[in-house]
Amino acid sequence: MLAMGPASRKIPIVAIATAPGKAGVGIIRISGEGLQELAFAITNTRLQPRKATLVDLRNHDGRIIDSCLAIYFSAPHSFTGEDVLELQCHGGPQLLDLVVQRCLQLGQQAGLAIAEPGEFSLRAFLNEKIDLAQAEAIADLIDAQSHAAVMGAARSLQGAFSDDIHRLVQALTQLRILVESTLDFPEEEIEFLENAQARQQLTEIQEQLQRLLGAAKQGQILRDGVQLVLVGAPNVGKSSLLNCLAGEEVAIVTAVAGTTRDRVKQSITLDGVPIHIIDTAGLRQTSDEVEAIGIERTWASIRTADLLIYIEAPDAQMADETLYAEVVAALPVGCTSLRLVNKADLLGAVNGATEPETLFISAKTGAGIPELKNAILTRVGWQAGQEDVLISRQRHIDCLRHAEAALHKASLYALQGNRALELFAEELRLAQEQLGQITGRLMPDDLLGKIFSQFCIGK
Ligand SMILES: Nc1nc2c(ncn2[C@@H]2O[C@H](COP(=O)(O)OP(=O)(O)O)[C@@H](O)[C@H]2O)c(=O)[nH]1
Ligand SMILES: [Mg+2]
Repeated sequence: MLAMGPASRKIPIVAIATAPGKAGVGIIRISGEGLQELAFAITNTRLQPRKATLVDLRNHDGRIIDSCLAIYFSAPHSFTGEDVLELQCHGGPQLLDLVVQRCLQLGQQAGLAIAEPGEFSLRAFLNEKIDLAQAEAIADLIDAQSHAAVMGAARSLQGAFSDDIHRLVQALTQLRILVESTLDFPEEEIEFLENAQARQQLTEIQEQLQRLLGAAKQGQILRDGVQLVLVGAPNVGKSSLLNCLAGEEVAIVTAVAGTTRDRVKQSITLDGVPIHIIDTAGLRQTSDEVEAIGIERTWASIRTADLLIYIEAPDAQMADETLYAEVVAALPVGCTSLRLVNKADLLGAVNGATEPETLFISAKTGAGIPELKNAILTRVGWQAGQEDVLISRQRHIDCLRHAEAALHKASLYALQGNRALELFAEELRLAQEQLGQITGRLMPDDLLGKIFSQFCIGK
């Protein structure tokens, strides 16, 4: 894990910033304090800041390794806030490795070392070029699984999410100043909460937090997607439905019950939301050893689902109610389920009138599939057609929920009037601390190290 705190490394670092593999261009970045001499040694050129210059990179024996574009960024006007040298070489893995080795050789005295994962972003954060939510947005921008996720991450990186948090923190600070100053002058406490409209202010902050929490939940769905597990008795058409949703033949479909013996996974996107579909072995009693292991895995998948689709067929042989109840009982907390009847083409008219809760579809003809896609998004809480989503993570939602709980407690203390003023103030402080953790200024070092070390090298 990354070394953190005041003892955080001051040495220059180097890494290949582009993806491994062959490409037209491959970029190497060096960041550190006072890099002028090292940059000169590497490029044999006095580089002007922010000006692309064609230079020759030479091996220890003077032979040219590559001609590349070199750009020098002087501190603090760089991504990390330190001096940065960027070398845009040709994109061959062996070539880039050779250049890095040569840089390490020339930078030995300066202590140049290979960067740890996320270390460039960590330095940008420590030098206050970006806050923690923005650093996370960079990782999310790179990992985005859909165009909508890219747009959401870009907005967070521009600081839209951080701005919302700041506004909330500011409102909380105002209220805290009021309360704390009253605590300092106890004789004036009387009627404080009424006079200062403290309760009113608190209610407004709570409403603002609710809106942010709602938006963050949307952002998390967009970032992490949904684990969707298809479950049911054998032969009801689970694999057919997977193929139908995926638009290709990912799973084997036959009329033989027990065809799917292991989980088949496929990711799709619906309205920009990544849906990770798992097709499972049909649930039934079996003496087949391999199928039994498959069925065990089905139960394991059920226990990790965000959304479970329970499929039945009009021609099903099994007593479905008992099986359905068993499946529902195994669902994890927070997982929702959707029950549907497949092979509706065998029923004649596709119509769910008799059971309004049940969707009727046909994986064979495609009937009911658009409705099913909408139902999937609705069930997981996705509000379609949003343009202003901000990407966010479970960590942010946890902080917002803790802040929400503290504000709720504060509202209860507020009802007790001035007797509970100190407790009221303390809950406001706790709420503010939680919000501060989202942008990272009040973050314990070990947690920071954990967050940044999940980034990849060169980021
Ligand atoms: N008529 C009809 N047959 C279907 C439909 N979906 C699947 N089937 C058939 O049902 C059988 C079992 O399908 P499969 O997808 O392998 O079911 P699984 O065991 O639940 O994965 C195959 O013969 C499919 O062609 C459907 O919507 N209508
Ligand atoms: Mg199957």
